[in-house]
Amino acid sequence: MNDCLFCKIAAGNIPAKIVYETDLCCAFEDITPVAPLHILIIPKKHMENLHSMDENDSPIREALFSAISHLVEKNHLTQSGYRLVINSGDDGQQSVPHLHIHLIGKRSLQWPPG
Ligand code: DGP
Repeated sequence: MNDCLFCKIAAGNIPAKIVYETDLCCAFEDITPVAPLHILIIPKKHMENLHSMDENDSPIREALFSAISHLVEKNHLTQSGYRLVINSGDDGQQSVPHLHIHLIGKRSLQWPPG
């Protein structure tokens, strides 16, 4: 999608600190981190949310979960723990309409969210 911020980041047209990349997905540091570790994991293909995926997108789903596993291990989070968040739609306070998974860690997190 031409006008999508995260498509532009995935294409390298807007700078971001990329921490992981494959053909299907990439991950980069959030610009407004809420914890010492705050990474966004996105599919390179433009899709607004999980519901935009169809049966042909299974490899993307797998790629996103592989990215999560890789980043969790790379950042030594398996013992300490972490949180994954997908904000979706208006009630979910999704501010960027391109599917993204927040990986948040390296501090003790509160629950429930606001
Ligand atoms: P959400 O509220 O779930 O849609 O989260 C969007 C996140 O995207 C938010 O935590 C801030 C982050 N973000 C917004 N613009 C940029 C940007 O230009 N670069 C980076 N790295 N992150 C951004």
